[in-house]
Amino acid sequence: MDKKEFKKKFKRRLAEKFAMEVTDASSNELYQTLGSLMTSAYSQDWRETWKDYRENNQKQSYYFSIEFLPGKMLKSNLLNMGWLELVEEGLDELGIQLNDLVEIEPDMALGNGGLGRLASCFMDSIASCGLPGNGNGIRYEYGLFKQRFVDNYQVELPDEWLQKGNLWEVRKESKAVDVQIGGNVYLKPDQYGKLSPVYEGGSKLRAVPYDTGMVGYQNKIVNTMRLWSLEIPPEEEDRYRSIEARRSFEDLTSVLYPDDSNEAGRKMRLTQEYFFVSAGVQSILRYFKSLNQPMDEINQYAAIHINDTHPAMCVAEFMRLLVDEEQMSWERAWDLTRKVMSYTNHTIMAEALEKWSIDMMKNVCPRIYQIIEEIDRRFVEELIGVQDFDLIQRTRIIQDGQVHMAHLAIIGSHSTNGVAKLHSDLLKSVVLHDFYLLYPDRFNNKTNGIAMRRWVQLANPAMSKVLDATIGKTWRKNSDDLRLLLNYEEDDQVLNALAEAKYQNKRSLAAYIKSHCGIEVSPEAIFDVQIKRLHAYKRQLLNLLHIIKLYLDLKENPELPIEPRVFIFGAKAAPSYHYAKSIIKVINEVASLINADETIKGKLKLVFLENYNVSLAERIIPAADVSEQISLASKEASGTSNMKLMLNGAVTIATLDGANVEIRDAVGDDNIAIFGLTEGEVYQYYEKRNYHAIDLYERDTTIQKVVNALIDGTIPNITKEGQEIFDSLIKYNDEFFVLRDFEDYCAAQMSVNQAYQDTRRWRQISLRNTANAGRFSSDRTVQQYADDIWQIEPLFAHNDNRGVTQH
Ligand code: 7GP
Repeated sequence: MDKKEFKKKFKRRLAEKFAMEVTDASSNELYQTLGSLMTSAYSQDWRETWKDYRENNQKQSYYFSIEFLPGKMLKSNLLNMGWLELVEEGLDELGIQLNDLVEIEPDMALGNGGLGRLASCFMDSIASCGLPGNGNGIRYEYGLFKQRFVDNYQVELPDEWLQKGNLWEVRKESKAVDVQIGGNVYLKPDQYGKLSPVYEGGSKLRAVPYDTGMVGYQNKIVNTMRLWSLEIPPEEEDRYRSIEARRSFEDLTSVLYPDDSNEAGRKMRLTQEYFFVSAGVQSILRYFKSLNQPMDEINQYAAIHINDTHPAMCVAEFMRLLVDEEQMSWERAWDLTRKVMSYTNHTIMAEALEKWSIDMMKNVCPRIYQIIEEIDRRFVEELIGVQDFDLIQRTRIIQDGQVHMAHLAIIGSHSTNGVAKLHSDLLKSVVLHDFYLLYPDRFNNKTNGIAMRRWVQLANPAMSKVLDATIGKTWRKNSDDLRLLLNYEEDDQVLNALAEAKYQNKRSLAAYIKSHCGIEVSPEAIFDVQIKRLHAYKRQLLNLLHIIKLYLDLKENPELPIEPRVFIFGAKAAPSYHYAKSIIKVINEVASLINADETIKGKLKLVFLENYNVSLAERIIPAADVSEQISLASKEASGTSNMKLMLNGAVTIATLDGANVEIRDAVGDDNIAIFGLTEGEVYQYYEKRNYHAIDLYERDTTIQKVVNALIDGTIPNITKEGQEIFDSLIKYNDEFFVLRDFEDYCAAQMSVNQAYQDTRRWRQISLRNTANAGRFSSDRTVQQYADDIWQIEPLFAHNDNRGVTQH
């Protein structure tokens, strides 16, 4: 399609859809029109992709995830369709700004953070690499809450993302399935003595899929992200006549992660998990059966991926369907289940390794519980006398009245991976060590990656243009070609052009900050960014303490020779995470204090941007000079904002945690500021129990001064929160070694300050970060999953008669 044709089609579609002309239409109507042109254009490829998979008996992977965080889809679909420039120019000629339409689209925020964003980067990469893979999740009525600050406190407002409809989804009523919840199940022998389950009571939930096309990058492949929505099956209508009953039914999938501090919330969450697991696995099986292939070969057609423990019940549900519905023997079913399933662990934080009480599970999905019990029984039976008794007790699925979901996922699959080298090593040596002893071959690493298309091409057009002009355009398809940039590290013209692009991005972020927070910041200052969920282990507090130190130093000596800095935070705290919300409050109060203080002459600014989400990340990241990756070593499984920021030329201040280690390897010690305890040192402290934060506090006058500022009135309005944080450090012995790493962190900050003063050197460091980011493409990551875990192949390996070209 050319521009002229686009304009014609656009005007025609607007007339058909709204009976309007461009000049009469609102941005929303224009957005709807463009979206409908796009979906009808890629639907053809979507259908053909699906048909090709079917006709080729293509093995497909299914990525089960309780979170997906795609952000906005308009521009990324335009880019992947190859329409971006043409549409941007065409609309411009019609007097429409594409960016105005982009603003209309709500962020699709069906996730919290890293886990969900990774899932969406994978969806983009799987399609872009031409791989047959799909997503499977929940269509929550509300996205992650909208964050507002009121009196500097976080307040959560509902995110009604579906209010104006969702352009990209297609409701597939014909593909609905029913999910059995609750009731009693007992086993009854049939005439041959085989036991079959008999269900009593309980209810049925109807799961209706809403499919969204995952458009590959200019390759005619369109995969599917299938999100399940909850409806009342007609035969159950009576049960939900009262308003109350109906409401509690609808609540089931209305929010992401219902509050799990109470029984009702926990039950809701377990129901959600079983709901999308059962619906997804049933639909995979139904599709497979339509292919008329022997059931024994299903592992050659489907790979089911368990993204963290939330979908771990896939193991038991798959067993249930094979054994109960397909009458397969337990042994055959178990063999197939393990071949089909694989599992990724995303955190070593103990509280996130899910466990469910037996009673709760019996209550929500009794048959699944029976099957898990049987898996557990056989697991123990097989190992008894072969393995150490204690090891069996520690690894079995059911212990102490609870079902351990990670154990189920590992025992019931053929692959368990971590998300960065260090994390995968820790899984083997510490967190899942017992399982590593049992199944050494199942463990592997898949370092995370990011969708380069979104995080450079879309987020940073200014830098993309410089890249095109310098190294050609091949990096857009093959991110390893970013390395070509290394040939220009002595080329002042290129260094300046990259710096100019950065400056432009900083200017537009400064304008955003001005209009959203009323704070004036200078694009000449260092933009120092920490963006991620608010969590104690990520140590936003460490960053804050350093800011307080700088502030106190400047108050003492306003002439202090430091480069002006703007510290930028973006973070949401889980609504029930009290401590994290106190940190937000204190950061905001420090910001109010610093930003209003003219005696420090604008050398320091602190901005906490409200409502951090994918779209905001796209604004912040291209404008960052410094990237804060300062979690306590061993705690951050990987991190992915670290990758996005380096890719966009930010210099990282980092602990040797998660993927930071691999970033250091990629750029070399001279192009990153490493500080802090190593993971080995942290574990030493655990072992010897010899960390005493109070000693540091008493010995070190700088620490004293800074920490005291939390409680001595230096910072107004934080009587409660300041004390709470002070206590976490001093009274409760600083769980995440903030004070232990403080001095080293300040030194790293100082070295960054100095490096920035040498402009040319700074620009070179920045260039080297971009140039070495190629390996962190999620195209690389999903290709590794495809080869090593899922054993799926691109469509074109069989069939290129649709002109599908190799990525
Ligand atoms: C996150 C990890 O914290 C982060 O380090 C990693 O980069 C990301 O997953 C993707 O692998 N984990 C979560 O977001 C999470 O919710 C617990 O994990 C369920």
